[in-house]
Amino acid sequence: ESLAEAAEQVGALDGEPAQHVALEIDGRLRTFDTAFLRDSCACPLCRDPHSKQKLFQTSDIPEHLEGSGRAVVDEEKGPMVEFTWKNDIEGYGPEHHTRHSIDWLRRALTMEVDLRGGVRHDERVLWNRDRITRDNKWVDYKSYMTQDDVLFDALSHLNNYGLLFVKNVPDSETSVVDLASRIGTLKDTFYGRTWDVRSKPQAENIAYTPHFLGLHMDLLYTSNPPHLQLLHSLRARTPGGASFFSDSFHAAHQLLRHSASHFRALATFPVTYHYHHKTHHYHFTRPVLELSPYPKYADPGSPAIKRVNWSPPFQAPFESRIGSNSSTALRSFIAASHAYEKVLAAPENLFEYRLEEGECVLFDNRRVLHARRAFDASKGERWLKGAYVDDDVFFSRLRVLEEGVRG
Ligand code: AKG
Repeated sequence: ESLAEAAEQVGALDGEPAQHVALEIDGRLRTFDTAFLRDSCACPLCRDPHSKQKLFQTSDIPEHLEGSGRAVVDEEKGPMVEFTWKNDIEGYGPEHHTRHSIDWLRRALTMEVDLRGGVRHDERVLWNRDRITRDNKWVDYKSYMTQDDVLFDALSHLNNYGLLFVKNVPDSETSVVDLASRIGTLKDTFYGRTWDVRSKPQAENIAYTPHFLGLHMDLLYTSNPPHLQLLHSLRARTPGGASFFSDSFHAAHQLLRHSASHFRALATFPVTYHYHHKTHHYHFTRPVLELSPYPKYADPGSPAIKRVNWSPPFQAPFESRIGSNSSTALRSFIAASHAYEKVLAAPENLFEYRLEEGECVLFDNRRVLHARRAFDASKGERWLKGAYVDDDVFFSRLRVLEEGVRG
């Protein structure tokens, strides 16, 4: 591309050095703080080329840093903006410049602060039954296991919708390990690296009974609950036992539209979860709605929900002060949780599907609630094999796949 074409994509360049620069990108004027552009410099003097780790500190940047940009064309990277610094970090000479591609500049102002790279939460699709019925995705086991572009597509869908189904999964106890390992290291918990969901007498967990199991998330009684959950159906030889799912983010948005005070109650009231059985005693307290610690930087118009925590079967008694008669918080919480449950479990928000043998569901355990209809254990076998994958592992894989697929 010629310099003129590059300059056409980025206007308002070649100004006097200043603390802010205004760049016109794709016809829109964007203002950047030059300290932000300087801090992101990826030249070999600023970032070690092998480890990509920073060779200066943000605290080294002079408070009154000024810079200006001009359009250049990099032989490999195409059109870029090169910034020259008037009063650069000590030790960097006048020959030091910072180059950012137009694509980087375009993305820099739209990505979420905490998840740069290929992972964009602004592409999240909130769903009700109609939407997920229309958009639901199935992927073939073999393609998922062997083709990176199929895997990227599948995991992007999983990231955007929180739900994905795999078919033609081999009838083997290790298939769920293979499916999870394609993403990365499995999360080991006291349930084991993989675990079996089948009905048994004197079960330590309601999941291991034939009873109805309401909408919930797993392991909220731990400090870092698993991000992904996989459930592979090995045996489905008894009627009933259908799975159903609900998008807790969609429901939280609906709740906010309906009642800001309910939303606030769920975002502030502490709910304790526990698991206490024989040699295990886990205990953790968190609000139902966790809001972003950086609301100012969130997408405009979004309530900036970072996480939802909802797992009624695993709730512990509330913190002791909550029970005192001077506290009205518990009553507000009960009213808010009633309203939230109503939205979560509304038939128009539920996606129900009975897993057949050879099928596996993958879902975002921090967003999509899962549940199971009761079944009759006397009529035949029902057996799911489960595994978990942590958020860091999943997002890392997604970013690396994105780099490979999109370049
Ligand atoms: C769990 O193990 O957390 C479950 O919810 C089991 C789901 C099922 O039996 O379908």
